[in-house]
Amino acid sequence: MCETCGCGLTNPNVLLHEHEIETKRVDLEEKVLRHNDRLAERNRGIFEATQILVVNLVSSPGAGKTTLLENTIRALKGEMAIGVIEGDQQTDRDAKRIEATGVDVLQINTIDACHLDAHMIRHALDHFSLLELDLLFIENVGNLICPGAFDLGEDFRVVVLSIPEGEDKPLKYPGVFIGSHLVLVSKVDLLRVLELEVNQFFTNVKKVHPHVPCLSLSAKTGEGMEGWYSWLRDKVKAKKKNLNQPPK
Ligand SMILES: Nc1nc2c(ncn2[C@@H]2O[C@H](COP(=O)(O)OP(=O)(O)O)[C@@H](O)[C@H]2O)c(=O)[nH]1
Ligand SMILES: [Mg+2]
Repeated sequence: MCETCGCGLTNPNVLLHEHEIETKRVDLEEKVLRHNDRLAERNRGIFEATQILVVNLVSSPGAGKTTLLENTIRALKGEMAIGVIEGDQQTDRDAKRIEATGVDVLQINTIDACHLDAHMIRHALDHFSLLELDLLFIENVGNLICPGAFDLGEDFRVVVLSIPEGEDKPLKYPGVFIGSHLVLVSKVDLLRVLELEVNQFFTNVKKVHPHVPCLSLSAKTGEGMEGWYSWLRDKVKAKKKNLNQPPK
């Protein structure tokens, strides 16, 4: 349960009427989010000054974020300097997987929180030689709800939606898709086994966020990965020239 974003708030006072509880919850959420937004702006300033492209990967647990990162790093590390911030409730398992690719990585364990926030990212930055980085990935905690509410100061929020999750997830959890700049439909190697069509996923993404670009790929077979690499190359280049559009 998360106490910082309010999603895990239990009844704070049994004597309060329901509408009073709701008011307190909204006040706390607004205060936390306003504070986070200020810190996110500071992070954005750091990323502007250092010209690092920052990509925040968001998905349900198990959608394939770490596998995607492992393959992406192996493909691109010869042409750009990459760093990774890993977010998980517990363990450094993902950090160890990324470390094996040879790039700099820092694991954040959120313990009680179901998302990363801008304050955590600011502290994590102290671990990296920022002037040497071109691209910083943030793998957010696996969760399709709370990470969508927290700006980290990133350039782009990329949602990874995997085929086994089913094509209805954008309709059920629209917030995170509405706030995204790219949607990757992952594990397309499983389409045939599950008797699904990738267009069903695209259609539902477009219903909640009509203009967001979508790519489909499989980190396992390599299908579609070139499109993702090209997207990253273009954005890293644009960041160096200050050409990326402001994200929000
Ligand atoms: N079939 C298939 N499995 C994948 C693919 N990418 C990841 N997986 C598997 O999905 C599981 C979760 O992957 P992981 O990268 O840890 O997901 P994360 O929790 O989002 O970081 C692992 O068993 C991976 O081997 C893919 O493209 N195709
Ligand atoms: Mg992971």
